[in-house]
Amino acid sequence: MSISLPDLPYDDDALEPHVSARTLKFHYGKHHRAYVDKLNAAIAGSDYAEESLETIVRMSQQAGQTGIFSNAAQAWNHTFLWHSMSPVRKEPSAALASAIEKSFGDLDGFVAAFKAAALAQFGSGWTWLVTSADGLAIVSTANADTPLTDSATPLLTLDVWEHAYYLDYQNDRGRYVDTFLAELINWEFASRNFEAAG
Ligand code: MN3
Repeated sequence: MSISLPDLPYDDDALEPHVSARTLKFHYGKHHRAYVDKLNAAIAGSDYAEESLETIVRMSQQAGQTGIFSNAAQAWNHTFLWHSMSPVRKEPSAALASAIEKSFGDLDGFVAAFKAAALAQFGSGWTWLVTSADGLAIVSTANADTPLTDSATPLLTLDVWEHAYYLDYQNDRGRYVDTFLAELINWEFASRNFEAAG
């Protein structure tokens, strides 16, 4: 068994003008594919070869196998990213909206906190909305790191590696984050993840 590259959940021009087809062709077709290909090359014939992607992420992190972990986590993070964006505007479910109010005051409070975290992440990484017994939180992770290995459950993510926005926004990470929050964020996906987390 090898890990497959899942299809994008929309056409590669579906997020235009906010994310160009050119960006998605590189980001999905080159970057995401390369993580999957490198992972498959690394796990062939190993103890990981029959495991699920989620298991490989957790096992390789615990074992300190950073090469396998980095490619596995990036493969998982990118699939989660594609679903965190939607060409159609979505609203949070009533349950998630209420949790957002509890943790951030209101949706504007969430937006401000998410943007601040995404801008504060130095270098490559990811910004996440997660849920745990303590409620909702925003966390950033460096490079390939992922909340999948923590006790919190990820609800949605934004890739803040430069390859995610440089073709469309050059060095303006702030405008990229604003656009994600205003135009692309898939609250239906986050709401489903929130419900599944109980
Ligand atoms: Mn990326």
